[in-house]
Amino acid sequence: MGNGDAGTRPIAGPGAALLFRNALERPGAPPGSRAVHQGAFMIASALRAAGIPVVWADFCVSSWSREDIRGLAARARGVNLIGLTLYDSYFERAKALLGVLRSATDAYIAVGGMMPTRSPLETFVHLPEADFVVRGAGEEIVPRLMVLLGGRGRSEGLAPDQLSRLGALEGLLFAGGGMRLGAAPEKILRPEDPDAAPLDFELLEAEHVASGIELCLSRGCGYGCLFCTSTDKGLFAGVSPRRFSEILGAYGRRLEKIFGGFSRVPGAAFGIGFYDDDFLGDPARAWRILRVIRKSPFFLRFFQASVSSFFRRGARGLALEETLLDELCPEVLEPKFGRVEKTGWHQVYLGTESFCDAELERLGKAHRGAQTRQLVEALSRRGVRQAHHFIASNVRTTPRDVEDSLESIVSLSQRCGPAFGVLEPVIAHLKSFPLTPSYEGLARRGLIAQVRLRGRLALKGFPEYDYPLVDHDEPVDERVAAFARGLDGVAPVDWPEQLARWRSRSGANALS
Ligand code: B12
Ligand code: SF4
Repeated sequence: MGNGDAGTRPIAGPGAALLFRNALERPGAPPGSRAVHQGAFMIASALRAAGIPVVWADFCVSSWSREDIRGLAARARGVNLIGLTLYDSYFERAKALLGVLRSATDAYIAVGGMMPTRSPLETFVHLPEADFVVRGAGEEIVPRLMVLLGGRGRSEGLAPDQLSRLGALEGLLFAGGGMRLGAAPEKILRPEDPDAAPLDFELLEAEHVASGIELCLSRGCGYGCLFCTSTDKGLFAGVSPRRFSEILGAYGRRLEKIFGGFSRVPGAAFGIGFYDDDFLGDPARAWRILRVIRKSPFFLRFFQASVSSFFRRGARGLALEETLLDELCPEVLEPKFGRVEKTGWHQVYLGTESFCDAELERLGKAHRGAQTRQLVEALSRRGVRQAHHFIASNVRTTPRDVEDSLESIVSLSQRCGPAFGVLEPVIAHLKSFPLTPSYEGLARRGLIAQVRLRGRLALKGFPEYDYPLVDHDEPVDERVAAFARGLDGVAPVDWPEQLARWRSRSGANALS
């Protein structure tokens, strides 16, 4: 158990919160690659800054077992709030897990994250296992909630003054003691000042940092892709380069402490990865952050960004941000100490999504194939290893679109060599989640039955809260559907072979 664990101490004062260290952990992830989920890290940091102990649950929500629960129940004594990040993708497993935790503990249960933020009422109705449904930034609300609960467990109930303080919070729904309460549930909490949010590196141990650290220091982007579930679309905000310097310093001090001296820190631990929606959302800020990394003992392991953010609009149309690209140099990208294993290593994750213009338009992406090609060449010339997100199909993908994308991938691989790569396993099918323009567009076109569901959450007599649990979008065209099925879960993909197979199977009338 790491620092900050309340362990089996009895509840004192503010109680303790149990959070999932990484609810999305890749099943079977080896020690050393056990990154802490950024949302949980931020909430835990804010709790500790408020003097509230944190206990970690260390398993993946989509594959939890009874054994995990047994291990947890002993450690969860003293905990009076369990907080879980909830995604549509694992709703059923999360619901079952919370049901078990509810009967095994006296802790209140709070859910936050993507699904509660986007669909609070549906979450509230279909997840009675949760006492609190929270929208937006958990680091803003969970510490306040803990103070308000004052160490009490669920069986004690809330006193009238606690209920009235609860009602004064924002972005929250509560059910308990036979009552339901909405505290400005129409609001989504956003960090007031990103620089003010604490990040407590004492929460990290060797196994979380041995392969470097994954941070998320900005949210949002300047785009509006039609399938995207982010509630921060068009709302970019991130920590300043000055604050980033402080964060690096704090991380460095923690590394020294964990490994017993600077010279003993493994080279890979100096790697910094950014899972931000769009690390380049503010190019001038990104450039300054890269300058900070250049002058430090750290190196940039990876960042995630939009293709369009590498370009700026000038008098002669779109031009690559050369000064930004120049900063992707060995002094920033290469480890500065020790031997670091680089197999399967990508330095830039790109939201390319498709290599075909008709598809890019359909997905609402801001870039087109011409920009992708220009960018791939510029990055490959600099030896920057890319992983392009590729959504191989959607409901309306045509055979011509498939061929366009396959041809582009093969030709880019041939021209640009190993620096160019498509992220694997490939995303074989788009998922149109409820409330996205993509989902609503399919409903308008009479194509909603193509959105294949794992199930539908429904409450008798209240159809307004029906909620589809989306599995994937099934292409209308049978040849495209077969192509997507063939790609599902495949890694590594042999792209020239995929193209040859597609052409031979499709025959002369494939592109009709
Ligand atoms: C990084 C990431 C991963 C990483 C996680 C690595 C890591 N170290 O954390 C990896 C690669 C492992 C991963 C895997 C998967 N991912 Co992923 N991932 C993301 C990504 C890009 C960022 C998540 C993140 O760190 N956000 C930053 C933090 C700060 O924000 P946050 O999580 O929203 O948390 C804040 C608030 O929401 C809130 N909050 C969060 N939790 C809680 C809890 C409580 C109690 C409260 C009150 C508040 C609260 O407070 C937090 C701090 O402000 C998101 C996209 C996104 N923008 O969220 C997709 C995303 C979460 N992933 C997604 C999916 C589908 C998956 C996979 C299932 C994909 C797959 N088919 O394999 C797998 C899961 C595998 C599994 N075993 O289950 C989807 C979920 C879609 C959905 N609606 O369900 C997303 C949204 C991407 C997308 N749009 O498709 N993923
Ligand atoms: S750029 Fe990324 S985060 Fe922004 S709207 Fe598109 S998919 Fe969503």
